[in-house]
Amino acid sequence: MPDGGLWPVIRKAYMSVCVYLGGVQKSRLLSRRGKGFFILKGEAIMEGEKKKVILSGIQPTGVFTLGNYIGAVKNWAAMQEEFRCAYMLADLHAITVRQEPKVLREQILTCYALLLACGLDPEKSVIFIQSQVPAHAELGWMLACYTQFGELSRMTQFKDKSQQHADNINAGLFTYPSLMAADILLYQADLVPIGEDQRQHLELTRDVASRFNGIYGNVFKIPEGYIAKTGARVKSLADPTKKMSKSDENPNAYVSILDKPETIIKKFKRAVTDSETEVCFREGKDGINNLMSIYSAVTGRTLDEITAEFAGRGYGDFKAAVGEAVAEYLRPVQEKFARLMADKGYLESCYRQGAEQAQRISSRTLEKVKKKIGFVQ
Ligand code: AQP
Repeated sequence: MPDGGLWPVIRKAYMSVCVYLGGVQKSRLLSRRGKGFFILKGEAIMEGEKKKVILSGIQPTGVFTLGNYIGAVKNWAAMQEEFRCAYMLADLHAITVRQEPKVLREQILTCYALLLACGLDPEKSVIFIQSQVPAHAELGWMLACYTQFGELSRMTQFKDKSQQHADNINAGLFTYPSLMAADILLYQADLVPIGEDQRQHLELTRDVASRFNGIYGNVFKIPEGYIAKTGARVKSLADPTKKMSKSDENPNAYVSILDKPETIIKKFKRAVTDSETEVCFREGKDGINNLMSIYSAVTGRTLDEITAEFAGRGYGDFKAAVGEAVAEYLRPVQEKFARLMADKGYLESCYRQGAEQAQRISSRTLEKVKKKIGFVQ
């Protein structure tokens, strides 16, 4: 198109219409701010001031284990009805341990699809990849400047991980609780679902937020811990005194939620138990206690019912039953995962939308923080 004659006039008129429409869209969003929190395609997906805000995340350090599913992600799916939820794939946290770039990239996509396969719904919650929302790294740095060396030194997870990765005790491993505080505080979360091992991090988040508020006024909501009604702590199948972990070097120690049914059954058959024969929940029977908790979580049966079911039958029968029940329990998740992975376009549209929503929400807090600190905006 030649740049002359009527063309500049048409282009100017077109631009004016775009600016006007952009303004209309923006004012629609702004008018909803006080009311709705998460905004999807111009609509608030969860309106109502009474619903509390929840933030949680999981690292894409491997395919989720049965522990991640029963102990966390399954509960997150249930919480979507009761709360306004933001869920993230914590890839910035994942690099405190060295990751292979190609593997990490694949794992992030796999884990994002798994979140959806486990029941997280992008129409109900904000589901995003942490590194795609720059506010996290920005506020993480700022909060590191309000976190004391002594506080970070006391974190048991730092002590554990620096023992596990003695060749790579990096500064990120040390300061990640400040990033975690940023993750939570950016969304003004009321509640954070936590396991026992994360209590210390939440306490630090609360301390840092109170410290900041004490200096600058009421900037951050002080979050509370939320202990889900269900969700046992699943233990390693190889060492039932340790939690089941997706980055365990021994693949027989964990059940991945994408393991084939025959693999799952085999892993349970090999699970470490004890030298007795009675299936009952008792102190000192860590292996059997773990298997009973898993069986209870996937079948809904009580521990007494399980004891009665396997009375006089020995461990072999019991382990086979747990393996079969878990395989059946994971089947729908695996089927949904396969459907999602076959539609990469849809997955991409979900994580891009999630990042946009997360950026919009978090930037409101970030702007406030920058202003309070005294940065020029
Ligand atoms: N064994 C478990 N039983 C119950 N809940 C569990 N969670 C993890 N393991 C169990 C919960 O899963 C959520 C996400 O965990 P994460 O990936 O952020 O980190 P993590 O707790 O360190 O989990 P992993 O599987 O052990 O990861 P790696 O091996 O990478 O360190 C959290 O809510 C956690 O409580």
